[in-house]
Amino acid sequence: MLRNFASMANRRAADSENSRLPPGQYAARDFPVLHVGSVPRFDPKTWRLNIFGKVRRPRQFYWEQFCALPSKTVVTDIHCVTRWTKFDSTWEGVPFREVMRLVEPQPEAKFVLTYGANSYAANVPLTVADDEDVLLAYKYEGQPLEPIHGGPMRILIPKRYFWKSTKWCTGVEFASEDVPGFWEVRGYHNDGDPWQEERYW
Ligand SMILES: Nc1nc2c(c(=O)[nH]1)N[C@H]1C(S)=C(S)[C@@H](COP(=O)(O)O)O[C@H]1N2
Ligand SMILES: [Mo]
Repeated sequence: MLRNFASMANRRAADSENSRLPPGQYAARDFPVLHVGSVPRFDPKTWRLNIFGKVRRPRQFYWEQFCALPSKTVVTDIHCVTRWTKFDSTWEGVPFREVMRLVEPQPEAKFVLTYGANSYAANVPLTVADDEDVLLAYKYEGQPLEPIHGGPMRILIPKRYFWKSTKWCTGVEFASEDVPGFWEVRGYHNDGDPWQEERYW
């Protein structure tokens, strides 16, 4: 009897994970590391974050100023185009919507381009970035984000494949035109929605 309950509970857990798995993905238990180039050194004295483009109030933040901004915690699944999905990862950072409140995008701002180390860039429509679960993330599982995962700060856009989540982010541009990023010009899909399986084109 007890064993039956245990296996039913296991199966229910497995079913709920399966329904959270986008097409063609598998559940990874570890947290793979993927990037081009080498991990940049972080110096809190020289680190800057620039928010610019089609905004009324462009802003530049020093590390301490950035850390003083309102933050929130997001628990979410992340999906990599190389087919691993990680369930229930916990992130903390500045909500993208807080950034929008600070810089006041102009009406012609329709896209968001994020810039990271080694000339990395990724693009999303503003309607995708303007979501409650999009963060400028600096903590992972309650700890400062590790350099290999994009620390001190990376973008988190859970509803797109993980390549849209720029590591070591130091620039966020609001743009009137779409500009394909590092992987988008190399054949990855421009939108990258895991539920539509928009991997490559
Ligand atoms: N700056 C930068 N950000 C990046 C990348 C990169 O090469 N450079 N790779 C992207 C890709 S393809 C993936 S899958 C994720 C991997 O993040 P992780 O190493 O924390 O798993 O980071 C994304 N962000
Ligand atoms: Mo990736």
